[in-house]
Amino acid sequence: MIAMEQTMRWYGPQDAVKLSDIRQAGCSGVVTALHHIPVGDVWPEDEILKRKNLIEAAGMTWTVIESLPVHEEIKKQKGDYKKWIANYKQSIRNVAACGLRVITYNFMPVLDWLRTDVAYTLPTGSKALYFNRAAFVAFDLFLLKRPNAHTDYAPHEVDKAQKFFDAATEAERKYLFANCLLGLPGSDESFTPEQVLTALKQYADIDASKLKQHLHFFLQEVIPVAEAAGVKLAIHPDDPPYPMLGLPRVVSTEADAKELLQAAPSPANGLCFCTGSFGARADNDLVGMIQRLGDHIHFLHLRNTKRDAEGNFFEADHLGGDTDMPAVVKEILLLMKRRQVSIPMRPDHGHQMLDDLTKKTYPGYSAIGRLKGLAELRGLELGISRML
Ligand code: DNO
Repeated sequence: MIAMEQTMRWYGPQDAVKLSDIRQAGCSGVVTALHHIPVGDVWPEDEILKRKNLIEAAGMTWTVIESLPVHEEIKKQKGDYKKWIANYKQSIRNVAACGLRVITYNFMPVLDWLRTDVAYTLPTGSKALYFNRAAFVAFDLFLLKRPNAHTDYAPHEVDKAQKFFDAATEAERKYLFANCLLGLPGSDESFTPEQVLTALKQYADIDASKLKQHLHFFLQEVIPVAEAAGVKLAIHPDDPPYPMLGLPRVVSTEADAKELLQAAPSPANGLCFCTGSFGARADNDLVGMIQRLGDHIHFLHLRNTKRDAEGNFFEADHLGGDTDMPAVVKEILLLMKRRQVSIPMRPDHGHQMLDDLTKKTYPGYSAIGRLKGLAELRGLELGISRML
């Protein structure tokens, strides 16, 4: 059986998790980006090669770029969006010239992922990423004070959020505000509610169908360039997979994925199949999606979430949670056999545990928690492959 290529994300030389840690975890590949290059600017070949050489000197390969970010003006089709698209094309050509083959990106307006607590203590004492719906609604209504936000929520949700907010201390409110904005580019800075509201307001006239048109336009521009260069693009789904803060989100379901693939038909137009993001919705049939969309899956994020009826979820153990990971891994093995390719995977997120708890790492990206997830997934894959 063909096995998945095991990789881990690395945030670059300043990451507390070192390349040697990733190598010791058993990875042959690294997933990273040139985080120091401003969003929209062309990635120069020499910078790409410098990073590639660092990874190769540590005995691994730079398997996937995550992310080559899409400038906000491309999502809004405003301002200099044509220039940003031209730059994106040039970056694709440059990464191809350096021998890289897969690029992950997303098309979420303003914010990338969103959690209300990045250090939620589990019964074991490990810490996990957590999305608490009442806390999120409280953030929206009482901290951000988004105009008309209450119309997005049922009265019982507003009540719950009010109770949550009333019971929170000043420090807890500050913590909530900061956590909710960690997925904003430049999240090391602190944002004021006004700054966030200004960014949201720019999407006032962009609904889901318009955002889809902008995504499709972008794909029709860049996919031919990627195809010619021998690069595959892999879009990351929305996280969480539904509209938030009045912003549309258009990569949340199987139907969304099919639409964007059809908008620019090409093997280069593909998906980063994130079981955590798609899996945070009960109506996404992950195994069926792998069967139906498998030809376009170029990268895998394997993680698991545990949902409840109120819309809360936390990041569970990789083999725990609501996603039937053995069924997913089996389907991936069958897919790779059919396509005769190894698809790169990374254990997405991980709990903070043991020595992770005293280190400052990127939320979700501690070394030991991900090592545990990877080891479990690797064992699962080998066990299943022996039975197929
Ligand atoms: C979160 C990540 C995302 C992902 C981007 C891809 O942990 O999975 O931030 O990298 O959405 O562009």
